[in-house]
Parts: sequence; C-alpha cells; structure tokens
Amino acid sequence: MTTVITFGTFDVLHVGHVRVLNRAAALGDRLVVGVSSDALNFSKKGRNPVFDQDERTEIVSNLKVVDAVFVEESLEQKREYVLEHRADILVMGDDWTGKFDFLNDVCRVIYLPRTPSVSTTAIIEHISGG
Ligand code: C2G
Repeated sequence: MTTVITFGTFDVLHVGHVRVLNRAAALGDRLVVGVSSDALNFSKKGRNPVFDQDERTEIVSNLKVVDAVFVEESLEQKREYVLEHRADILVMGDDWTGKFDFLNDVCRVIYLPRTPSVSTTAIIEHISGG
C-alpha cells in the first residue's frame, strides 16, 4: 500500500486543483490531503479565503480520489504530518520545487507541473470585475 500526501488551500476549487489531486492519487493507492487552516492561509496570502477551512475540507474530502483529509495548521509541521499519516510520497505543485526536499529522508518528494493560466486569485479578480 503506497500512501501519497499533498497539501494546499484549495480555495474556490478549480481544474488546477483537481488535476494535481488526480495525478497525486495515481502515484499510489491512498491519497491523504492536508488542507491549510484559515490562519495558515492568512499568514501565507494576507487575505482570508473565500471558503473557510470547514467548507474547503468538506469539498476536498468529497472528491473521489481523496481518501482522507486533515487541517494543516503550519508549514513547519510537514515532517510530523508525513510520519503521522505514514506517507510514502509527498506531492506538491512545482511552484514549491525544492522547498520540501529536506523530507527526502522520510518519503519521496515529487513536484508536479502546475496547470497554466488558472488560479484562485484570477477567479476572484474575474468575478469582482477586475
Ligand atoms: N495547483 C496547480 N495548478 C494551478 C494551481 C494550483 O497544480 N493552476 C496546485 C498547487 O501547486 C498545489 C495545489 O494545487 O500543489 C493547491 O494549490 P493552492 O491551494 O494554491 O495551495 P497553496 O496555497 O500553494 O498551499 O503546505 C503547502 C501549502 O499548504 C500549499
């Protein structure tokens, strides 16, 4: 049984999110997703998410490729999360390339290409008429 773990905010879920989750799931037998807490999101992006952490967790946990979801409270706890969920592979989009290589001693770290031209920020700007 190969367990894959990935992390993200997954706010205003879009095709870029779905594709990275599908490709992560295809690398193993079980996909576990850490969904950023509202506080972590605020610290990274300086704004509140459109959907709060309970809503984002509910949405992600209902995707058919996702087996388990938990709330990611801090970027610094990656090692604990990998060990706690017995992950064999950590997958992130390539906007994070190199950032999690220090976990190579406890799991394989794989960066997948991001889907171009789609982002939560662009969707928010589009809806707000920007
Ligand atoms: N993603 C993608 N293509 C896009 C947009 C996002 O492949 N066009 C991927 C990201 O690379 C990431 C995942 O979708 O792997 C989730 O993206 P975000 O919700 O933007 O996550 P982020 O805020 O980068 O949080 O601990 C790490 C963080 O929690 C990651």
